[in-house]
Formats: sequence, C-alpha cells, structure tokens
Amino acid sequence: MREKILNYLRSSNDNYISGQKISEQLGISRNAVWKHINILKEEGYKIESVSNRGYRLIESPDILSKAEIKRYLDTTIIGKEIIYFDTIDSTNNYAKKIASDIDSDGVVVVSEEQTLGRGRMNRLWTSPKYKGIWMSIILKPDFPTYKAPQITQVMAVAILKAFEKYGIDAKIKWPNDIVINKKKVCGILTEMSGEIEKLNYIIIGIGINVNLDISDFNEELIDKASSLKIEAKRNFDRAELIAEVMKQIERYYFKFLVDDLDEITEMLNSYSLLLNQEATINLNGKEYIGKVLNINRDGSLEVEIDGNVRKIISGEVSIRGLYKYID
Ligand code: BTX
Repeated sequence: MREKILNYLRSSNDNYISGQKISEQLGISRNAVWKHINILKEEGYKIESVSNRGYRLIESPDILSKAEIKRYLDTTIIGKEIIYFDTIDSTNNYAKKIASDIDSDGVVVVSEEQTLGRGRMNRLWTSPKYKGIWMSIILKPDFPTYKAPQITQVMAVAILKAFEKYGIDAKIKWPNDIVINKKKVCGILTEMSGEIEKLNYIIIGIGINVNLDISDFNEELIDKASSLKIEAKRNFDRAELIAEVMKQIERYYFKFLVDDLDEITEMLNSYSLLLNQEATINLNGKEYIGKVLNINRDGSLEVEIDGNVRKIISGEVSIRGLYKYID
C-alpha cells in the first residue's frame, strides 16, 4: 500500500494531493493514509503536509527499498520479489536460510549494510551503510550441479554490461572480481546446495562499491580497493544502478540457461585482466607459475604451466608484480 501511495505522490508532479483523494482512490481510510505517510517520513521521504491542500513529495531518500528499486526495474524474474534490510550480518547468510522454502527463481535479498559481509573462504567484505550494493540472488535453475560455478562468470559479464551503461570501463579478474584501474570495485560470491544430479539452489552474493569514499577502506584495503564514486568522481543513484544490474543479470542468466555462451565467452576474454599474463596460481595450497592462455566456454581458465596446458576450474590467481592485490 505504501508503494501505491508513493506512486501517487510521484505522479502528481509537484502538486499537492489531498488525503481524501488518496483514501478514495486506494479504498483506505484517511487515517490509514496519514499513518502510511508518517512511516514514509520515518524512512526518509520528505513529504510536505499542508492542511486543506494535502501532501506533496519533496525528496526521496537514497535507499534501496523495494519501492525505490521498482521505480526503475523492468525484469520478469530477477527482483520480482525483493527482501530489504536496513542492516544484516550477511545477505548470503539470510538467503541461505530461506532458499529451501522458496519456489521461484530470482528472489533478491538486499541490505543497506552488512556487519559480517563475507568473501570467499570466510574473508570479510567491507559493506558500509548506504554506500554500496550488497545483495544476494537466489536462483533455482534446472541444470546439473557441475554447471553452477560458471554462473559467477555470467554474473561478472552482466555487471560489466551494467557498468558500461554508465560509461564505466572495468575489467574482470577471473573468477570473481571486477576491477577498475587495478583496484577491486566488486566481488561475487557464489554458494550452492545440491547433489551431483540435482541442484537445490544457487546463491549469488554481489558486493558493489558504489559511493564509498577512500575513508571507508581500512589500511589493508586502501591500495587494492576502490569504488565507482572514487573512480568516476561522482555519486551514483544506487537504486537505478541496482535495477540495471538486475536487468543485465536476467538477460545473461537467460542466455546461460539455453547454453547461448558466445557473447559471454567473448566478453570474458576481451575484458579479462589475466589474459596473456604471467600469473601465480594457487591451487589447493600449492603455487604454480604459468601463462594465462584463454577463458574457456565452460568458464575455466586455460593456463600453460611448465610447457603443459592445464585447465583450472577454480582457485586464486594473481599477476606477479603487476597488481597490488592477490586475493
Ligand atoms: P574475495 O574472497 O574474492 O575477496 C575478499 C577480499 O577482498 C578480502 O579479503 C579483502 O582483502 C578484500 N575486500 C574486502 N572488502 C572489500 C571491498 N568492499 N571492496 C574491495 N575489496 C574488499 C569477493 O570475495 C566476494 C565478495 C562478495 C560480497 C557480497 S556482498 C553481498 C553478499 N553477502 C555476503 O556476505 N557476501 C556477498
């Protein structure tokens, strides 16, 4: 109902709209309208109320609530249902708790901050309030479990495409980072549950540093992390950006479902930070040095190590001496 009231206020284009009119149109009491308006004000909407004239929306807050995201969203499955938190430990943790009870594909969990945001191997992911996009998407595709890890790459391509719309030139560092000017601005954490034959669900955790300032990064991160704001020197509308990210994710997810991988593979290679580089590959605690030759159609990395070509499905890869960060 609050979403409807908001839409009403928005559609009145700066004019006052009376409580009576809203209550008639939406079939609720004037008192109920007043209560909803007060909650909207608490959420940060600046709404002017003038007796005998009504209400007028002056300013919307910079939040990622369902109502704000839906203003820009035109997807069919991704984000059809959005679960929104002001604060949470980790959106991936929450998504895991609910994933088994959900039937539909594309439920999105989003939070303004995470107190225990996670990267791979339980590393911490810095997620300050109102500054980034910290989200998890629950997917239930009908394909075998072995295909699931590749979805990280599909998501990376989708996020890159969304960035492109804003004129942001980023690169992919296989398998799960997006980097601008050699600094990480986005990380993807894919987790799944299933048996060999049957996948139960995939959770894709996406962290995008949108409007973070340098002061948001601790000493460890300052040389290896950045944000869209720092790089582009301007603020971004997070609700608009997250809607664009969801749109691109849906587009590439649909392609992935029907094995339409040409564009995805092409992009993974042309936007790869690793291609043709000497790299250190950490595989199950053992280090190898090799040259990255290709990113394969199945998302794996083709590397030449000691004259032999090897296929790497997952692992840590760093470029020696060239980039400051290794994880
Ligand atoms: P990763 O293991 O590849 O990267 C984690 C490493 O990145 C950390 O050890 C740290 O060095 C660095 N790092 C931490 N925070 C940031 C940051 N904000 N920006 C850049 N570098 C950072 C990458 O894991 C996957 C991250 C996924 C995060 C999302 S947010 C929503 C969802 N919920 C959740 O708990 N995780 C995911």
